[in-house]
Amino acid sequence: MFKKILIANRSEIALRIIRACNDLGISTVLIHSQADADSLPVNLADESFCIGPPQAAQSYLNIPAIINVALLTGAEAIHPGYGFLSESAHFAEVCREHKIKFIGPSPESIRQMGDKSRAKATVKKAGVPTVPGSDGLVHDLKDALNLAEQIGYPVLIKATAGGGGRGMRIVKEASELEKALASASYEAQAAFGNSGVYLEKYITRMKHIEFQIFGDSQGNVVHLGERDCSIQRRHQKLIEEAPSISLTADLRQKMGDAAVKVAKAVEYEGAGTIEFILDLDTQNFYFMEMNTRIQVEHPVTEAVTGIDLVGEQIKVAAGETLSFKQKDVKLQGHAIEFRINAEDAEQNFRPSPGLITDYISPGGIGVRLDSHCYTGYRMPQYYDSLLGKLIIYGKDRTETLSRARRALGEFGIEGVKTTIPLHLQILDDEIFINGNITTGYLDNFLKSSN
Ligand code: MV4
Repeated sequence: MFKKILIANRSEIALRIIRACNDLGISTVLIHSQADADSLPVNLADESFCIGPPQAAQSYLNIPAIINVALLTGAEAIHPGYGFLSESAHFAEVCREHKIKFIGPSPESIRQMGDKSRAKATVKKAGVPTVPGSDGLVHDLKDALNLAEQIGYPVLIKATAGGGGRGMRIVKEASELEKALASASYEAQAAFGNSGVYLEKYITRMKHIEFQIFGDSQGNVVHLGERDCSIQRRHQKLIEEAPSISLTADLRQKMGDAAVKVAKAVEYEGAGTIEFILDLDTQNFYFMEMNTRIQVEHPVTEAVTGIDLVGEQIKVAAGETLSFKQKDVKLQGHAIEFRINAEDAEQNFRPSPGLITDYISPGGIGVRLDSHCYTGYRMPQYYDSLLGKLIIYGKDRTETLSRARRALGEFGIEGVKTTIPLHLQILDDEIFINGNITTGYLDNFLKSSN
């Protein structure tokens, strides 16, 4: 096992990784920016090094500085968390060159899944359903028009370097296609330096269902059930739950098998997530994309499986065989994660950084709070506004919802605006309570509550 791990991240996920390391008796090195000098993970890590100014490009994305700290401290592995360098094939390669273990998949796996249209082709070849659409990139307007006619409008144009909604255009009729292709392509070039776009049938009434998978260096791959992440706004998830109330045991098995197939097709090692579209009008499911990192919402899976996903990432990276087989994975109870953001939901979710003058955390049975905040902590303006994650667990969805109202009610944060009031409103909404949620839910809820 590793003796020392470097954590190349910040905030609640840095803290989450420190905790996993401490549980395993591994010492921790944390790099940080000037803006995070007084953060909780910096205080709790065994060693910490300020490597640059607040701007991520000069600190959390500063590969030479991070590698230098790893070499100077003798860290044998680097955990990248999520965001920042977590899905950089280049960073994984630099780690490999320096004989430092990147805690995650190989650069080859990251590359294969990072290009979304290439990933789709790989997955299709492995026999997993994909949304009807172009084979590879769209090069020619005439071909695109013919294809769209064939599969039927509306269609969706997506950036191959994208994910998370940038460079996406919904096209309702043929007359809009040319302009939409040009603007999606332009936006993709500006955002990712890659103008490639592909085309798919647009599924209008859908759920975002993702499967947690895990692979080890011996080629074992297991899935740990699904998360329903349909409650999002502008591609930012707000609430996630496990299991999804929309899956029967049969559908769960089919989608789980498909997720394992996808992972095996790229010889995947470590924790990963296979995103699916579940078409509510047909009950068909389609592969959407794969995320080659630990995700923000991993704790809901930990709650219903009892498996420490970050601990497992570390063990698998050290060469150990997965500690569980598919038959050992049993989903029990119901978990929901509420993202507590320092944002003003009433002002179009404007970020609300600044000093947290009071911080009273909820607790008790079935309540887990993953947060790097405390009274007197200043939320910096340079990074995302995630203040913490409240993960509620109960024997069933009803108990979990009731417990969530109780815990969110206990949560007291002063000094910055948060998404807590919005969560409490959603918990009173009939549509949410009944679970009839599609990816359009949150926008509709926000419109109707104004
Ligand atoms: C889709 C889709 C419907 N049909 N693909 C959203 C982010 C990225 N992961 C892919 N996304 C979607 N892909 C097909 N073929 C619906 C979404 C989607 C969405 C699309 C437009 C506006 C808001 C959305 C919210 C969630 C998901």
